[in-house]
Amino acid sequence: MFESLSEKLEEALKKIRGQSKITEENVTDALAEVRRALLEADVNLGVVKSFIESVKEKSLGMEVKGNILPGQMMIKLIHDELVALMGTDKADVSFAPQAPTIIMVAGLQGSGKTTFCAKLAFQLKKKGRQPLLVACDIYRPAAVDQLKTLGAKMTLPVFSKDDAQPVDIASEALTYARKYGRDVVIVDTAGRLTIDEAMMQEVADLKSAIRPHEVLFVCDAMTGQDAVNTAQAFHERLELTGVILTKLDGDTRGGAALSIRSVLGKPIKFVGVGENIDQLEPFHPERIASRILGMGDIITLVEKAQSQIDEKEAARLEEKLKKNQFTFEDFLDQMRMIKKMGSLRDLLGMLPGMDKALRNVQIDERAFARVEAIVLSMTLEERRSPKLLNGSRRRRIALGSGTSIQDVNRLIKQFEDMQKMMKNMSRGKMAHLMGPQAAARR
Ligand SMILES: Nc1nc2c(ncn2[C@@H]2O[C@H](COP(=O)(O)OP(=O)(O)O)[C@@H](O)[C@H]2O)c(=O)[nH]1
Ligand SMILES: [Mg+2]
Repeated sequence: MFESLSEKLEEALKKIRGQSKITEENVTDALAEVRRALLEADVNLGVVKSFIESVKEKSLGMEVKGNILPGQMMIKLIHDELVALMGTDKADVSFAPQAPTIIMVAGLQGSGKTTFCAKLAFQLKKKGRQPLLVACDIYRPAAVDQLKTLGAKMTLPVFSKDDAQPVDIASEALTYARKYGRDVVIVDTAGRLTIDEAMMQEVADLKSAIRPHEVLFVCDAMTGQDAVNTAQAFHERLELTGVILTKLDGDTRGGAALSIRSVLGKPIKFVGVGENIDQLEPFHPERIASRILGMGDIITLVEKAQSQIDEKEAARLEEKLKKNQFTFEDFLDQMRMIKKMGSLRDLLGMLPGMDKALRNVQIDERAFARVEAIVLSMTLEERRSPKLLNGSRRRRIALGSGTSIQDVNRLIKQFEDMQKMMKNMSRGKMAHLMGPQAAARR
């Protein structure tokens, strides 16, 4: 899979991988080729545009440390952006607090819905759950038989009913599940070859009737960005909770895999990698990105070097904290380190419990620049001994940094709070703040 995209990207990055200097010119050249490769792989145009912009911006501001070549860093950067594109959160089925969990599966005909329903049931059964499959594709008798055959193979019950409408079948299935203690109900639905109103209305009605906890869209990975348009149409009607990419074992160009998450804003939860019932895998964006880029060696190399740098830095700062010597200089260093590692949102998202809280919060990345300006307007002496910062010094700093005295006061207050907070933090948590690589090494 992704073979042709992979080859083209490798070609595009060959030129840059050994470069000892990253200039606007060679970045632009390499990225033009990356752009072409993504478009040929049928990645959504908007997605390609923002991807290229983001890589460009980050690569030009890139700080290279250790014995890593800028070209190698750039490849790592592209890898990380590919991962971000496909989603960094862990995606699994979310179970209802009270059984049964209801999962509705929708998508076009032939996308792999029925197969996915069976694969999911099989996986859940292995984990000790008691799934019930429900056959709501009533238009093709063969579809019901297909699900029954699959169910029989796994010795799992399949609920079906002749001469009944999907809404009634599903409602009765729920009653059945409650009565017989089936804790997950997986509802297979009918799909057409293309989007049509009757089908959409039917799945929408079904959804209102059974109120599923998960509405999963099954998407054939071979269909490129067409799949994205279809997914959007389904999302408008059904409010999807996740996406399943099927046929990733086939000759997929990559378009759907790379576009769908960022267009829909919904996670890819599983991938189908074969026709057999056990060929369903959780979606691992890093694995897919590494496969697409095919430069695992470089990525590991850069990661290793980065984690060494971060660890050293973390240890140094910690020592200072212990001795109560954490100053504005360190604060600035740390901020730069954080900035280099990615966006503030990503960073905060790594702190336990923060991820959920932040989902709907807008973070002002420009605040970083303001803080930097204020610290830079301090004299070295002031940065080292924040106690010196009396009223007149604060006024001077505000003027010098183009901020207000309130901004300066606020930052100093934050700095003091942070000093206090960090003193209370354990070594492990400190590593967490310093970045995922540092944390993972512990
Ligand atoms: N190679 C491969 N084939 C798949 C996968 N998932 C489904 N299929 C095949 O795709 C075809 C359509 O699948 P089906 O589940 O009937 O699609 P539905 O119409 O959406 O219910 C069948 O021949 C499946 O065996 C997959 O992950 N890999
Ligand atoms: Mg089917």
